[in-house]
Amino acid sequence: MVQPETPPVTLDLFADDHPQPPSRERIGEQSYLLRGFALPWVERLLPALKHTLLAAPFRHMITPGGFTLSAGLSSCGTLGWTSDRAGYRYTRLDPLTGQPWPGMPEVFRELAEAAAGEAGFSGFAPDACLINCYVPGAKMSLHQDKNERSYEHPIVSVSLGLPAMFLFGGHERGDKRQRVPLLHGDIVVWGGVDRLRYHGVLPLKHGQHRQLGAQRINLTFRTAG
Ligand code: MD6
Ligand code: FE
Repeated sequence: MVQPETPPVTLDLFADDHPQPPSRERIGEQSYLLRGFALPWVERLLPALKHTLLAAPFRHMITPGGFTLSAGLSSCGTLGWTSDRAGYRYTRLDPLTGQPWPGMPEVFRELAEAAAGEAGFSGFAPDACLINCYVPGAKMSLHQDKNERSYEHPIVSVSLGLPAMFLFGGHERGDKRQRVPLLHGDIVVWGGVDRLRYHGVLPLKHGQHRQLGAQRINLTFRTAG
């Protein structure tokens, strides 16, 4: 008997999370939204993520001003990002465990390099990946990513799980912000003249994601050292 024809893999991969096929949208002079770019990687990303979080679990960090960040944070790679009363900085050891941060999984590295290349930044070699966990209500206030030693490399930000509204502003805090809805599998890359643009995430709405449940995970890749 003839087997029913299997549908093209793209239909299968993109049906649940994405109404549209992957695409690249320019959101700044050197900034791109890569819709659905991470979807073909998710099956490999999730086990690597789980493994990483066993070694360096999410924790709620305190800002120098004494506020608690509503997103849970962890890191992997040679350097990890930390915030406490003393300030924001990158460290080689995880302050929670006293151990080096878990190594960056190969699949993370590959995805980050591929996404950066797609946005015109070839040869991206991140040494830090911040892992953020947003539950409904959690947000990220408007900020610049400026704890890295040099700003010559881009930021690659991967969204997984529940959708979120990303705010992409300008070089001044008060500049007008674009609102960019980010879905599971979307990637935003900003670098070059856009590297220090303000950005943030509105409070996460309630929902359930098929693979990740009631949360959004964001991976941000940087060259920090
Ligand atoms: C996002 N995240 O979650 C954007 N920056 O889509 C960030 O901009 C960010 O989550 C610095 C530290 C953690 C973050
Ligand atoms: Fe950021």
